[in-house]
Amino acid sequence: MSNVSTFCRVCEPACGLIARVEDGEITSLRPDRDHPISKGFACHKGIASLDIHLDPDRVDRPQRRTADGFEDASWDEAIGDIAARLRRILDEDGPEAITAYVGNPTAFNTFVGPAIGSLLGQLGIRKTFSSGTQDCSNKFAGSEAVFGTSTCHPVPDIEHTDHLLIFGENPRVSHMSFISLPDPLGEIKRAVKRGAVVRHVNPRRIEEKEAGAGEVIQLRPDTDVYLMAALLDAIFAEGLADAAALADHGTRVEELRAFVSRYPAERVAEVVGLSAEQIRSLAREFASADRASVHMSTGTNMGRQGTLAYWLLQMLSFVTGNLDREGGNLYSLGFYAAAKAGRTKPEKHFFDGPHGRMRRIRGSWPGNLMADELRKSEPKIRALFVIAGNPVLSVGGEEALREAIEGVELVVSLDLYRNATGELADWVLPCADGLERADLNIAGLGLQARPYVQWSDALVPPRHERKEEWWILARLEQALGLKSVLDAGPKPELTGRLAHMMSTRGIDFQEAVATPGGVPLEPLTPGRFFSDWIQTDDQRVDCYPPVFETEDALARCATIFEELEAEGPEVLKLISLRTPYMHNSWYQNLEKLKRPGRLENPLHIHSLDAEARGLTDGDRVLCRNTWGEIEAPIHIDDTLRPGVVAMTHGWGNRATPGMSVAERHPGVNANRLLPSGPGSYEPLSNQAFMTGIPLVVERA
Ligand SMILES: Nc1nc2c(c(=O)[nH]1)N[C@H]1C(S)=C(S)[C@@H](COP(=O)(O)OP(=O)(O)OC[C@H]3O[C@@H](n4cnc5c(=O)[nH]c(N)nc54)[C@H](O)[C@@H]3O)O[C@H]1N2
Ligand SMILES: Nc1nc2c(c(=O)[nH]1)N[C@H]1C(S)=C(S)[C@@H](COP(=O)(O)OP(=O)(O)OC[C@H]3O[C@@H](n4cnc5c(=O)[nH]c(N)nc54)[C@H](O)[C@@H]3O)O[C@H]1N2
Ligand code: SF4
Ligand SMILES: [Mo]
Repeated sequence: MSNVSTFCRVCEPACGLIARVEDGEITSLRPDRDHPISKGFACHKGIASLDIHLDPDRVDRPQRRTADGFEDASWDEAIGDIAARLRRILDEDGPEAITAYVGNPTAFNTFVGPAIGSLLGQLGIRKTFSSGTQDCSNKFAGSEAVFGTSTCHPVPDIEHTDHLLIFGENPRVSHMSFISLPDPLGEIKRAVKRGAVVRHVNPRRIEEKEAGAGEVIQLRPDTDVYLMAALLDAIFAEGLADAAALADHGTRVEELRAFVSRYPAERVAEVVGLSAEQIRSLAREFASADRASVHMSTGTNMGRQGTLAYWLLQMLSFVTGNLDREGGNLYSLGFYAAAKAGRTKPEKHFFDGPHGRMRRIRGSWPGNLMADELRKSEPKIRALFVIAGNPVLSVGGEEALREAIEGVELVVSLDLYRNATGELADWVLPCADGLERADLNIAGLGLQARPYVQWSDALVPPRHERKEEWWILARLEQALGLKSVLDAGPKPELTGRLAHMMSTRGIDFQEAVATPGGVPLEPLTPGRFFSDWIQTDDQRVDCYPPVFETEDALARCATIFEELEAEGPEVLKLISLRTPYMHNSWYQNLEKLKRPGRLENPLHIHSLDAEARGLTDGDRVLCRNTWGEIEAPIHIDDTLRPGVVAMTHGWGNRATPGMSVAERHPGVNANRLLPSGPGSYEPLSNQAFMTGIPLVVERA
């Protein structure tokens, strides 16, 4: 028996865990109290990784579709059949007939990214999709425009800040995104305790039950960009801008100032749903704090103007002199200077395509065009790889996507489960889970509040016939006659890239491997942002990136404002609602997380909105809009701002027999109500519109 140190591979904090391994089996997982960074914090999802590891519904062998379901097959059969069919498609229609959708868990899997890049690159596949355009692609686009690199995301220095302003995030439930920090709520509470002001800008009073976690300012959904503009306008107008910071490090400051002056507090008040005085006092308080920091997350990303919001978020930090200041926002260096690696210019990525002006964002086309592309592209897409993703439930517009995927000749899903998307596949290939593979905590690179690097060996070999994704893709490469890491033998050395990255910072990879709990690195330090991390040609912060004008984003901003102004208060707006019992669409199949009250995903609605429709708790309603219709029970929830309704995504496993627990408690897919297709994503970033979606609710 032994206790082995590892870390969680489910979300960004990568919490330290201790596994007990007996006779080649993991018998328990617990938080690592001695971990230098997570110090005993882990959530129950991390601990429940063990239940996912042992779930009898896991896919354990390659599964091939038959006339009436799926049957097990050997790896040789799977690889042979897939390669032969791919070869035929390539010969007949070329690489444009092949595409891939890459899902979120690949971010927590060090070796899958290079393997996908190798296969797709060698095949010449240029059109791919990913969960990134349903999650955070606006941040890459915003960082490109303002800092000249897609990978520069200064994190709030929560430990030292006097004022923390957070837009669209849910720290207790989701453990924050684009800042890796175990126990973020504890961190926030400690800041409040030492006197920092913490404000959450959110349509929902999150953390309501948590004393000392900050105060919520309830704005109307999809209006963050106007609130931010009004805050900046007030800061400039009241002389609270840091003139020295702007003069030393900014370009096009006057243009920024002119832009935000179009959205003064009095003008935006009604649209954002706050009083002008409230907005001005927030601006004053933020700009006058000694050290103020900002952050935003998916609630703001998923609006119609996530890139502009991310721009103005950086401006709130920069204009007040809080960028690269202790207690402000700091670039997290970690084990490799990722900010340099992401250097690029926004203009490079736009082109005139089949849907008008288009761009790729870190390789991805808009997820919301996937159904259209699968159905209508020229040449017709005949093969689709889905790697650690579940687009049928995670992307907007389930019906169109189902139909489109069903029309693809060869669909291959690499997953832990035969999920709702895998159910439509020709082959489901069983993958190793996080406990069954060696890994580095690479997802946090550039985003860690307390940088450290940790390696974990696989705790146990993959059960049954499960394989790591890199192996599956490398076998396919061999079968296709391409170069493959497996050419070097069955156990290739894959860590050279990591060792090289670390060596650029003088970190010894072997030492990292040998240190249980990981090696703490230089803490967040101000002073090098403008000399070393920013990547614009003039090394200045671009306060008014030209791409926003050339790609019409500022004109759209004005139009959307007018639309919002014209909209009556009776329009309900749908937002998302993560819970601790789900992780997007996975964790749906764990019996132990299915307790009374968590067996379905009701529509949360404010009591005033329910009363206005003659509804009481538990009543069934029909929710409909231009894009779809679903039926669900309601749950009265006065933490919502009146006029806002919320529903958890990832449910809707009505036809997913490969996940028996999930199928028994299917719930409904909220994403049937999301827009999809052309016009349903932000052109600057491909980010899908997923919050503030107009909805009509009536008794079913
Ligand atoms: N309405 C609404 N929709 C949303 C969101 C929202 O807030 N509201 N959130 C969006 C966000 S932020 C995201 S990131 C996307 C997620 O979108 P996706 O990534 O498409 O979906 P997930 O539900 O995360 O599915 C991940 C799949 O990966 C599998 N998996 C887990 N670990 C591994 C592994 O190690 N290897 C392999 N091969 N497979 C693995 C799981 O079994 C699961 O089937 O959803 C988006 N969809
Ligand atoms: N338990 C659990 N943890 C998770 C996940 C999960 O599914 N379950 N998913 C993981 C993933 S992939 C991600 S990306 C992260 C996401 O982490 P978060 O970004 O924190 O995601 P959410 O919990 O959806 O929080 C978004 C918040 O934005 C608010 N909001 C909605 N619309 C708006 C708006 O227009 N403006 C503003 N200001 N706020 C708005 C919502 O009320 C909600 O509180 O969580 C990760 N952690
Ligand atoms: S917070 Fe995320 S990384 Fe930490 S234990 Fe939970 S799921 Fe794992
Ligand atoms: Mo995400």
